Amino acid sequence: MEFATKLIHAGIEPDPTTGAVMTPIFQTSTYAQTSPGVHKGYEYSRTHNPTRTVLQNNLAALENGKYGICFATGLAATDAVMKILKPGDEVVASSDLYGGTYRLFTKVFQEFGIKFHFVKIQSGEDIIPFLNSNTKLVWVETPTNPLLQIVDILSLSSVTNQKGLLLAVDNTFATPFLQNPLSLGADIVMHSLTKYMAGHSDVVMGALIVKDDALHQKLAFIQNATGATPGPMDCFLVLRGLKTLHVRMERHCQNGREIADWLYRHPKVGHVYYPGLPHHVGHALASSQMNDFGGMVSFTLKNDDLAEAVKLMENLKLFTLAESLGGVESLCTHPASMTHASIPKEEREKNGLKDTLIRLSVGLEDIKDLKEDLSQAIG
Ligand code: P1T
Repeated sequence: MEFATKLIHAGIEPDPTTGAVMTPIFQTSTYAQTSPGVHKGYEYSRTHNPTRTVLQNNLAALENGKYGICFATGLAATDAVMKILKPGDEVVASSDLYGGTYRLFTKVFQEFGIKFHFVKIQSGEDIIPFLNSNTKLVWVETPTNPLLQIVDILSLSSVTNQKGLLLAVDNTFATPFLQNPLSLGADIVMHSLTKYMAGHSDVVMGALIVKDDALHQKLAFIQNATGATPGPMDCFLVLRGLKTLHVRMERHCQNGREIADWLYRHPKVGHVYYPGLPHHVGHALASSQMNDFGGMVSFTLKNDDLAEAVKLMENLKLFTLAESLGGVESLCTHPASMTHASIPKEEREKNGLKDTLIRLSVGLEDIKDLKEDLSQAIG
């Protein structure tokens, strides 16, 4: 089945009791049993819920996996992966990461005895110096948040597979419309469904997608045992959003490319971070690994002046200054004070994340209006 068809049909059948074409919202916490332990596969909604089951099966198909496992938020999905580790285990993670992921690793799991190495990862050879007998997991985003760096998933998985390590890829910025990490050898795909997947800035949710039966068993056990599961209404909203993912992503990519080109040519703009621009160091890799370059664009001003960058963000009218990304509306974020404030300044700067960086989630508005807004804000 082709991707567009999967979005609308994979794992989704009309409701057998009524014929309802849209998956019903099974707003129930529990299910009747005819005799103790005799039921229709559903006992309690933390463990299983029919609306969530449909979403999980749809996500598994979209990522060319076998199992989807949904969580209340993206961070709860990441948290579940970390819970398969034990004290003394080590993780190699990309140094450019969503600030909340960095905070979860360093402020929660480091306290439980897991060691993290934050490394600039572009390909498999970058992780080799950090591997030892305690290493269990490699965690990357690609494109990364917020510097839009590209990681070679195939090259990374050739190392992790050879060494018997798990490779987890946060596919939030790309979505399965642009790349399928499991098909490139990764073991776990993680999504903040809050973003492009749901697509309308009206729900917070996360998911893991895997192929391996044993890994699925471990993660589904954690999903139920620790209980950070999403409600059926939110699962319905994500299912509804997913039906148009391909159409939305096409326009996100088109608008993203036009904004990146326009910023690149603007005399007051300094560096533009967008993998679709030929000068981007990951451009060739992104061209082969991804179907397009996405709708996220970061940039600095030529004078690198923080007060001017702040003024620009205050001046924007159509781009809303807010955390998050991937919705139909354009957003602007100041990573240093917002999404990445939980990473110490010294650490941020070591990784190339300047206080003056501005991040745009380019939405689906008319490109002319978006350019006009940026133009008046830059002044
Ligand atoms: O917000 P939540 O659904 O818990 O997802 C966390 C998360 C995980 N991975 C990536 C790449 C993310 O960007 C996020 C959340 N990011 C933002 C809120 C943001 O504005 O960057």
